[in-house]
Amino acid sequence: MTKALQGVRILDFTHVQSGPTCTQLLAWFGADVIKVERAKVGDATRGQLRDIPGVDSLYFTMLNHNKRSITLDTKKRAGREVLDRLIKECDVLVENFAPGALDRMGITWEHIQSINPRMILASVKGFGPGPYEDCKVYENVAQCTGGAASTTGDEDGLPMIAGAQIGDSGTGLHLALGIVTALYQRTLTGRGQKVLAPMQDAVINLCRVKLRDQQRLERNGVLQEYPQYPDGQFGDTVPRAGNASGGGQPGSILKCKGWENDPNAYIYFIVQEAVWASICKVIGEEGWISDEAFATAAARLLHLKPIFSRIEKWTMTKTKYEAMEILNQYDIPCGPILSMKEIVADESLRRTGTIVEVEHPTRGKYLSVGNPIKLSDSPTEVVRSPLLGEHTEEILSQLGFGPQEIEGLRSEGVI
Ligand code: CAO
Repeated sequence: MTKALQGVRILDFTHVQSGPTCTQLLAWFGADVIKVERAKVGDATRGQLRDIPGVDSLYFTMLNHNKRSITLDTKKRAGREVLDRLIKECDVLVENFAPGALDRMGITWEHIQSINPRMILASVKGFGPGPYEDCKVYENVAQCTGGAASTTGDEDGLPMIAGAQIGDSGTGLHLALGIVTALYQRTLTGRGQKVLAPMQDAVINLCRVKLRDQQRLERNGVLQEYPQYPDGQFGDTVPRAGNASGGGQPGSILKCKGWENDPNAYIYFIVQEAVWASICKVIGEEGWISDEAFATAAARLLHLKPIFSRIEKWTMTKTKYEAMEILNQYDIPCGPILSMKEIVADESLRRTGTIVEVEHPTRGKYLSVGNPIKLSDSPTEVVRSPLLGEHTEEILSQLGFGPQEIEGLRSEGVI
């Protein structure tokens, strides 16, 4: 069976997390991804957060599956020449260097176009054009500048960073979509183009509902589904909302049996309008079905705290899994708070390939997150990440370099 992106060649000049997540997805869809790394050094994450001395870290291996690795010093003249050959042969150059680094290497957009006008140049940067365009950025900076931190956390607590890597992996997803869209447009125009996914912009996109709420707050002075309503104060900007639902159906995290000793014995419970009567029956408050104070969604907004405390009295009598099973019988939307340990043990996630076990020559077996996007005609097979420079000779030979030329590059310290 062919793969969706079979035949697409990606010159992967990415490092750390945001860029590698993008090129890993493209590799999973079948693109040939050639990762360019500095000789002896490689992507910095190979050596970061190591759990086994001298072995590529999980940080690296989990972000670089299905790629080939070539070492190349692109600051040396001979290295630049090899890079130019790669630019000529590839369809997309993906990079997430600090602003200006590619230009300083001499790889300007004009240079790329002069040797391959069909090439797509895809970049992650911290910020788009503006006052911060020259700044280096990591995950948490993007969460802070994209509106995520100011709107996440307890209602009276500090701004909070989410565990989900929305700045890095979130931007990688945005960039991947930009790349396949540009590849599609190229089939019509024959031309490459630049694709830019700034991390701040990607986080703002993911915080779309908070910009919605900013405008609702400015118009009405309150946000009725937020925990500050009806008793607390609202200022002039969207406040942190704890675990309140971000949508039109109120929700909350509630304790379940065992919460005293298990930090994850909780369930997310959504008071969906359509199943209000069922919720009342399950918790034994049938009177609330017709009681004017609770009967309508608008009336309930005034009493969300007592409503959730009453539901919690019920959830505390069940484990999160028991509660989930009962609530699902009534189509009441809910979800247990799953720990990473529980996710790892989930057989159905193994079967779908979202959690995969991978064999690595120096690390042995490890677990990874596989491709979360499932294409029925392009299944993903997760292949271990490459060792540093594992494919240098193979790639150079494919580019037409003979054994002596390769030896020359090695002795000059280029590869
Ligand atoms: N051969 C020779 N030189 C190479 C090379 C190669 N194969 N690969 C990289 N380099 C050089 C670069 O040219 C650059 O040199 P100059 O500074 O002289 O131009 C240098 O290595 C360092 O690159 P960098 O500045 O991108 O790396 P850094 O570790 O200092 O910064 C980061 C890392 C992530 C902060 C920065 O790259 C960045 O802001 N990227 C854009 C935003 C981004 O993607 N952030 C997410 C990172 S994941 O949390």
